[in-house]
Amino acid sequence: MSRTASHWGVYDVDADGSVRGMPEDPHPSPLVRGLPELVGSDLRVDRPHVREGWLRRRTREGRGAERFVPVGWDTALELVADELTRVRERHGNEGIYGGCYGWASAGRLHHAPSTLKRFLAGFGGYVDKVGNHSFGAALAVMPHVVGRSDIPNLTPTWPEVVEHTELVVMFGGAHLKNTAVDPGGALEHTGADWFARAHAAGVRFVNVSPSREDLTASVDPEWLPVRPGTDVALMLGLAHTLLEDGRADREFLARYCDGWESFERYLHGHDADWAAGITGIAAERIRDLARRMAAHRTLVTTSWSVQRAQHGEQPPWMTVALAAVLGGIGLPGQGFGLGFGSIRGNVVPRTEPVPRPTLPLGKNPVDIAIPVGRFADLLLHPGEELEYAGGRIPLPDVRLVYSAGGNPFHHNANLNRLLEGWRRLDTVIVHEQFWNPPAVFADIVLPATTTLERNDVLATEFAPEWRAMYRVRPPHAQARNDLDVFAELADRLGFGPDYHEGRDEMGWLRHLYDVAADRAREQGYEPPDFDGFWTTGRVTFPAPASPPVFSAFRADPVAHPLATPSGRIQITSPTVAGLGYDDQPGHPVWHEPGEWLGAAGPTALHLLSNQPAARLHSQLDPSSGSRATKVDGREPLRIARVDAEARGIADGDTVRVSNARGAFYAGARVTDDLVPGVLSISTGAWYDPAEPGTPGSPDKHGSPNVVTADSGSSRLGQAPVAQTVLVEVEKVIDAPPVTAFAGARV
Ligand SMILES: Nc1nc2c(c(=O)[nH]1)N[C@H]1C(S)=C(S)[C@@H](COP(=O)(O)OP(=O)(O)OC[C@H]3O[C@@H](n4cnc5c(=O)[nH]c(N)nc54)[C@H](O)[C@@H]3O)O[C@H]1N2
Ligand SMILES: Nc1nc2c(c(=O)[nH]1)N[C@H]1C(S)=C(S)[C@@H](COP(=O)(O)OP(=O)(O)OC[C@H]3O[C@@H](n4cnc5c(=O)[nH]c(N)nc54)[C@H](O)[C@@H]3O)O[C@H]1N2
Ligand SMILES: [Mo]
Repeated sequence: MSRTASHWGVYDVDADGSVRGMPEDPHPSPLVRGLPELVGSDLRVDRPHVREGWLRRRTREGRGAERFVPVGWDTALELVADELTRVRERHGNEGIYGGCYGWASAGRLHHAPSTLKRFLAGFGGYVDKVGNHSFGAALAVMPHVVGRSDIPNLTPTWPEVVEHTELVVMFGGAHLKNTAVDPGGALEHTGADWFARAHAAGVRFVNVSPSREDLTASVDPEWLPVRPGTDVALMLGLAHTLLEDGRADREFLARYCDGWESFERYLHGHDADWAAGITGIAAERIRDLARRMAAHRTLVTTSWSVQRAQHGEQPPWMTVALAAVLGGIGLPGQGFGLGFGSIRGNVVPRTEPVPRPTLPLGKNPVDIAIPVGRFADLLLHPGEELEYAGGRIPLPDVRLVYSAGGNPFHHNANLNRLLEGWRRLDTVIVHEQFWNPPAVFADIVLPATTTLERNDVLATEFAPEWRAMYRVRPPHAQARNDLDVFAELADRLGFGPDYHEGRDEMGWLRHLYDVAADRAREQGYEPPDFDGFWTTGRVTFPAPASPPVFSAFRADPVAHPLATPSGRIQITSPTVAGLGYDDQPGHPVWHEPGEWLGAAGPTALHLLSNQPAARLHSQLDPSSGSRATKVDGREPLRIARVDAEARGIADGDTVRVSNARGAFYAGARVTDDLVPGVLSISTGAWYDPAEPGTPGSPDKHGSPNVVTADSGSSRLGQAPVAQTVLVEVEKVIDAPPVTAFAGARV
């Protein structure tokens, strides 16, 4: 029973701590070594802790800077129960924010945000979140365009590409590292093999990105070095060329689309020459690409990063419009994809959904959800309203944040503004495994177990399989399962039986399994009983492969209409136009971003922040694999050679990146693979302010979110805009040393 699982793979941990990837995984991720390495380290939270000022005098000042006092579990749970009760009495359940965002760990029972939400729902409710950091803008707009919000499922799959596609044009590329993970668990790592098969089949790839590295060299891709934030302009130039050449698929547009005419009028002003001036790509290259796209079976994909930007609703919408002009939507391996390769699961063969064992969240009696990209506004502007998707959300007076399984100092942008709001809170309670930024910036820290210390069941959204995750070691020190902590708190607060229903860990696993297995049996599957599952450790469902996305619609748009007002693809959406937002005319449009190279001062650069190769967001940052990537202990910042030379920066130098919102230090990596004017840093270095008590203090470690904006993609989506940011960069020689991994401040 040595088998466990993570978002980055299923693996075995032996008694001596050595790690093996699953034998059936062709290329296990090196990330599997991270957690076994850290699980017994000094960075673990070993027992409950309370910030000294909060414990003695309930102060707000000192959060993030003060030392912590270790307390017993009994004291800690009493403090938590009393404080929740106080806030509920004084401010109502609207005073509690529980919309905790975060990837937490794999495993359906011990999924930390689920255990938290179930608890707070039972306590009378909490302010929740809406949308996500991954593809929030696409999530807001796609229902209006194609009638669907299941963004990951809208992408043609690898087998279709290998068999049917001739040309894949990838806006934002499809970096292999991103396919190492899946929310819930990457079962196998086959991305490199699929690229190889496609290459062998003669499929050509175009990487439209500011970074050459966004598409693996193994497929010999063509690189179109585009300026960040200008993909819509490029797509307009491509569509215009198709129109100009008489290569637009008029039949497709007439039969399957609605609202083409007003968009066509808009398109007339936006030809390849115009696009060249904005994107930095020569008009002839744009025209040449458009002609090749028309001449071949083409798939257009746009990575999620491209829409994590101001007016981020436009790139996915324009992607659909461009694919519609080409006319391939609904044919295998053609049309469009959003996030092809942004994670593993959505591009391997998809199947019809199979029920999954998951912990029920219960019903939240509070009916307020704040867009994830606007979290700081919730803290800073109580009593005001936020415009969102045609409505207005009242911002309640939140006094307490309860968080488990997420890192607000990773996922939120504009950290100095977040901290301004954070300081207004009466109380912050977190469950954490490690002394990382969420723990350091809390008032009460309760030590949580890791996947290695509990039994669980893996069931991902994308693969019809369940896997047993066995406990491979006892809990570290006094760490407890999130579920057990909430069960005891619920007991103390008088709703224990509603929360735990009298079940312990194995009781819950058996129950969740039985419920899901019964539903699977109704669908005709034959899963074994729980004991059979727990003995073999896996159930595989022979689910039928899904047909190509939109293929039924293509075959008969009347019998299989889309869930849009016209039943067809809305090139123009009357609903979006009807919102009356001046920046949303109802069809895809190019907007000049507030921050981009086209409107930058002479020394400003565009900062991109991508997903880290050596960790998952901030998880595993202290592991040797992640540390090995750092430059003098700081996160590497890629900078184009010309930009480095102009500033006297050499490879390996420490640099300071700054704008009006904040500053961070990083280690320079000089490269020839970036568009000049662009910087790139991975997210996830543990936020490490030089003077944690001082507002605006620079981060020593390399967190891009000190300089990113939290303004919201638009009033339609209010989604995160991490990619829309200009900065200055300079060489420094006296940067303060990194202390992110110093551990408990007790
Ligand atoms: N600048 C910039 N910012 C970004 C992005 C970007 O592209 N650029 N990307 C955004 C995206 S797409 C995302 S999804 C977010 C990700 O942001 P998050 O999901 O918040 O990041 P993680 O580091 O995965 O945070 C998970 C936290 O949960 C803790 N944890 C893990 N397992 C457990 C558990 O079992 N119990 C408890 N109690 N805690 C646990 C970990 O220690 C960690 O602190 O970041 C966003 N932020
Ligand atoms: N190893 C690993 N894999 C991960 C994660 C992780 O933490 N670690 N996180 C996972 C998560 S939560 C998510 S949501 C996905 C995210 O998947 P994505 O959002 O697709 O991934 P990113 O790495 O953020 O960005 C991909 C590339 O987009 C390019 N890019 C940025 N802005 C622009 C632009 O304006 N135009 C163009 N054309 N390109 C641009 C950047 O060069 C960047 O390298 O990744 C997942 N995969
Ligand atoms: Mo994400």
